[in-house]
Amino acid sequence: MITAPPQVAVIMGSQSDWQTMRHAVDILGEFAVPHEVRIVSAHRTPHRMVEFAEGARGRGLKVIIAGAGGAAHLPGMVAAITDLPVFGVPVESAALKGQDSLLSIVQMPGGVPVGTLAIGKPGAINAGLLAVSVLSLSDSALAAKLAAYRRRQTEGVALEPSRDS
Ligand code: RP5
Repeated sequence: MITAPPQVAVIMGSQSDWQTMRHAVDILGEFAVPHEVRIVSAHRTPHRMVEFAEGARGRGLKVIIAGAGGAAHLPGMVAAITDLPVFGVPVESAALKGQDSLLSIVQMPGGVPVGTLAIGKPGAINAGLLAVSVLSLSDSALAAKLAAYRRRQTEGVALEPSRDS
């Protein structure tokens, strides 16, 4: 079986981030975007992180989604090494509910961008959708799928709330 080379990488600092980051992976699967999923920790596997980021563009990756919690340095450090688009997902931490993750990711110095998403599941979903959106700029079939997804979403919103729930 020939599998397409990954266009998007979803990386996360720890196994414990999976329950959040799987929502980004689900979106990529739904849109049939070739992707890879890796644990890459800025603190526990710094050499793996450098190797990953240095090789990302050369391996044909186009977008990187990086999730981390607490002292969430992974997205910023990856963005420091590669100039591919990096979307950062702040994972909700036990101690500070992800406020620490959010602030660690969002406050990048000018010149080294990380597109920072919301804390937790909505952020992971939207990181997946943003990756799809970036790829759709040069893929009209993907653009049509994304438009259909958004249309279905709009059509799924009732005009009036149900009084039963
Ligand atoms: C970060 O530390 C990870 O991204 C994770 O969100 C957090 C806690 O990691 P574990 O102690 O659960 O492995 O590096």
